[in-house]
Amino acid sequence: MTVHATPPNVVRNTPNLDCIDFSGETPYGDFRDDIVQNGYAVVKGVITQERAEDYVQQFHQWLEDFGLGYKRDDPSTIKEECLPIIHQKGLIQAYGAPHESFTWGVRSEPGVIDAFAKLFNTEDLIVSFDAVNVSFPNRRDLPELKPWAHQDQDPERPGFRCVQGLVNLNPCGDNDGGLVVLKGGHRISQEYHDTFRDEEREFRWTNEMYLFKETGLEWLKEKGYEWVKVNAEPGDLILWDSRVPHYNAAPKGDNVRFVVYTCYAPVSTATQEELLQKKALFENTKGHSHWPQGFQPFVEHFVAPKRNGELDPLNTWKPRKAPVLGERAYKLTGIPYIGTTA
Ligand SMILES: O=C(O)CCC(=O)C(=O)O
Ligand SMILES: [Fe+2]
Repeated sequence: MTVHATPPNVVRNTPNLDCIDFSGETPYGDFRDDIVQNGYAVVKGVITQERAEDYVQQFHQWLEDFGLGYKRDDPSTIKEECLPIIHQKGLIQAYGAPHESFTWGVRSEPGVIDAFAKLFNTEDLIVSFDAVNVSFPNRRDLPELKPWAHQDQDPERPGFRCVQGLVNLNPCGDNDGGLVVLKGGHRISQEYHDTFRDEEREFRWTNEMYLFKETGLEWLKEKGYEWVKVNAEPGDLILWDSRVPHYNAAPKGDNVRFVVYTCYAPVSTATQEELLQKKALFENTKGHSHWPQGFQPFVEHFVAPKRNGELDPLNTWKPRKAPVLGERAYKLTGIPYIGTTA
């Protein structure tokens, strides 16, 4: 087996999930049918439109409170000098974003947790301390975002092992920035990797991410698979099987993209060591990748934002407004399960 990342990010085998029957013989009558068929689903209205709008305003407030000049009603302030440093793909992993109050607010929404509880047939869940996404339209100061087709699961470890999610907060139509998926791509993932096993891969910070190349994309196209931009309304939850090739597209319309990534798993899929690591990350307001078990803390060297070549002093790795977690949300940290067998 070729090692494509440096330890400690070559990670363990997480268990295969058995909560969904992918044979198609079990009709669920809900979003799970879409996951079986297409590898992704839009779960409508897990948050009310009013609450989604409230989170949008909290995002704006957060951006304004950096004190760099951004003003939500002034498009001329949509530029790097007026904003925290935002990755070209819209990701914000630093600045304490994984533990900001609104990030936890979205993760703790009953409708979001309920969707995952239904998917996994359990209330005993943990959630990822992952990034948020802020993608402004018309950012001429960022390079053009090209499709970056990838899957977030180690090709050496096939099978259904992770469901990723995001809560969409602003309208997201054809012209708006958002998730683009290869519809049904989970079905061909194993055959794909059997075919491309010996193709040289690019270095990634983790072996849990695989970037497709033109050769592979052409092969998938010849097999009849097509890319679909996933549209959603404010308050919708988008779910996708991590085997599904995907990327995000930059906005072309007028709407800003505000998204919180929400990835949950049964706590039974995490080891006690992982829960202890999650506790340490939580207490130090540190983030980690989409894997809810938290075995991949963000590598700060890679994600520390730089402004004009210097580390941005506004990044303290702490949220500006600390979250207040209710009982159900606190369980999602995994901490209450330390020393138990849940
Ligand atoms: O922003 C998105 O829609 C997807 C980003 C992504 O690739 C991920 O969260 O794994
Ligand atoms: Fe991804």
